Amino acid sequence: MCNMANNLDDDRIKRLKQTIDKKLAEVSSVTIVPHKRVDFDAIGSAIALYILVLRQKKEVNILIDDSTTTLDPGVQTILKEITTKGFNVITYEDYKKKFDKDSNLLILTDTSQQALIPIEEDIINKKIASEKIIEIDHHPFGHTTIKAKDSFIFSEYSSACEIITKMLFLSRTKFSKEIATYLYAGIWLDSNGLTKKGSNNETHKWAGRLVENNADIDKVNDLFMEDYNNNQKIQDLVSNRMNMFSYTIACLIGEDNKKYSCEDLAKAADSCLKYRVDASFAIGNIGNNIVSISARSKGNLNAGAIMEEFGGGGSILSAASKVKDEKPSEVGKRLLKTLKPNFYIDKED
Ligand SMILES: [Mn+2]
Repeated sequence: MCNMANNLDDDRIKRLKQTIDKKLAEVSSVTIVPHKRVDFDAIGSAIALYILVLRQKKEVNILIDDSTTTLDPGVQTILKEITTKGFNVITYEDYKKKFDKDSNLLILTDTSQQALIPIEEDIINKKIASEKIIEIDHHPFGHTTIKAKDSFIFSEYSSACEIITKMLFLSRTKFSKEIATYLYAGIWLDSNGLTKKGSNNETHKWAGRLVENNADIDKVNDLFMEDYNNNQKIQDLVSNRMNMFSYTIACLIGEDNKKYSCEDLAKAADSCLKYRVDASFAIGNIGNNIVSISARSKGNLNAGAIMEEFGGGGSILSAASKVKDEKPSEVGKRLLKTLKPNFYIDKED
């Protein structure tokens, strides 16, 4: 069921490369825009695009307007590495001052949603009108999808990094070991660690090609573990506060009187997926009488549907919700009652 090779045809990827080449010839500078709260997939694909533009001898930069401390520590490490190497990373302020002009091309990566980019809508509308915007995404259409002419929304792909990896190989573009490693990290993140529900044969094929091209898998593993290793609260949740529901669901319930951040809860839930579980939930007090639940699933359990029961939502693999005036322990008990077998999606194998 995971072989979707028919939809993953090479022509669309080739057309993407041709469009980038054609547009590059028309502009003097390029700004690459990963989504807000940039993650491994957004940054990995942005870096590979940056190199591609640089080879065409165009001025290029990556627009990131997040405050660095809010980002995943592994993503922060990548940002440090590339700025040390002289990559031009700019803020939205910089962009408006120096690059908001018609001779600048925007390439959005890992998103096509207005709501998820750090650029105001009137600027985007001008770019749409002058056809100086390319969007590359693997997420399906949404409420705020930007209607650009050069829109490459390939929702059968695991990740923006898989799209870009395939494009680099099909166009015989050479890239360094470092770029291979960043692309691998993006694929790894969005395919849920190359698991069955997050990936298909093609994903494995392109990930394999990156390994052939010296992607450093051990480094990717270190990047993913950075948040865990540096965070006492996450370690404590995973090591000491784990409850198992019906053997396959990990539920981390924070202490009633201890405060957690939503990021910590999300990372704690993420890190549980390395165990043999179907899903994981991290529940913790985030202050102001609010308890947050972060839900992660490997695909057999619908995290989004379960979080809807708690007033939140999300996708099958990743979801969250916030609950008022209940203790984490009480929310944990309610979750146990909610986790009925009907939230399991299929048991075909
Ligand atoms: Mn992505």
